[in-house]
Amino acid sequence: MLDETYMRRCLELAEMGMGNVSPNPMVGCVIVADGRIIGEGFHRKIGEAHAEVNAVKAVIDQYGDQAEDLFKRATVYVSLEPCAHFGKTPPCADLLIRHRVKKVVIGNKDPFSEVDGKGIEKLKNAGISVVQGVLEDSCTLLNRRFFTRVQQQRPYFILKWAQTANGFFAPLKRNKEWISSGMAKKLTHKWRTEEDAILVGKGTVLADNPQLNTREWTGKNPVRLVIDKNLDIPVSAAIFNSDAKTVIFNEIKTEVIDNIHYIQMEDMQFYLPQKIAYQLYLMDIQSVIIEGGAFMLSLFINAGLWDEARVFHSSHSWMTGIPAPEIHGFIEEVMNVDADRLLIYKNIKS
Ligand code: AOF
Ligand code: ZN
Repeated sequence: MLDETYMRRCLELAEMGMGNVSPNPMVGCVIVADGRIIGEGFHRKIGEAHAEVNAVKAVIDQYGDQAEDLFKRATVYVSLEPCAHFGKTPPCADLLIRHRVKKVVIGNKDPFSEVDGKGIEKLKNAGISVVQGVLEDSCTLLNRRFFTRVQQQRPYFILKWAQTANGFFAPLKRNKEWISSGMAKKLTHKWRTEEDAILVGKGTVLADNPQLNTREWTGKNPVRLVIDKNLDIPVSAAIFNSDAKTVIFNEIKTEVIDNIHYIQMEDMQFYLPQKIAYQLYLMDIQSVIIEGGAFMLSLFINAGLWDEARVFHSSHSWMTGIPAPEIHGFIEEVMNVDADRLLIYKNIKS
């Protein structure tokens, strides 16, 4: 019971790193002694201190000379197994051993090959008691992007689109005509701030000239990814503005011009989603929101390369249009967003 309460606090802290730690996981840490929290920390930014380091520092900052004494009676709660390797920072398991903490309670085991149980082993070998799997499902859910990347060598894919009541695909730009307020758009921009990248096909850029930024929400702009095999998109397109980095996957050239990265690929008509997925893995992109068009979304659906789909259903019908992608998945949530219904699907096979 208490373990779960403290782990829930770890998750709250971990979440504060959202948008700043990719491709690392979000991690929170709480240190408890004598029945109270004596220090908290979370992984704030990629390349910077891990959660445990910040929590240990918080204890030392507050308790000074008494800190080492407190550690000996302390239980450390951490949402992910303490690391065992020298990465951008030294191993957290060593840190906890050095301060001789009594017990460590963990949410998830870290599947990253450099850790993968080695942190737990180090702690146990040092005589520290270790409890695993507290609120494991919630911890897994929070770091679903990280786990997908590490375990499947691909980013976590979120699909997003809007469709009419009679099943036609509707890009966001045209939402103005049929979504009564801008709430769906605001939500979409919030979602964009939460992912590393946003992907669209050439057709969407040519038809809508979207900016693919987050102007209606506070937060970072995702990297813009565009599939443009023959480089048909004109340089005047809004996706080339300076808001964010833009990556153009194409068959013509590899070149970097300021914020625009051209990446050449071979035979893009074959296994495109698989090739893009692996390329993004190599680029350290942990999550992607795919927003169009219907063809691009269907390509990823048919390849089974999707994890979540967020689909706005309008109450309005259109006379005609492009059919919306067909999706089969587990409907996890249904909610109203102004006059629209938002359905969240999960791919149970991914
Ligand atoms: C922890 N606590 O707060 C985090 C961990 O390159 P580095 O040094 O930042 O190491 C990154 C790896 O460390 C990452 O892939 C994951 O396995 C683990 N992240 N571990 O003990 C933390 N963020
Ligand atoms: Zn660490």
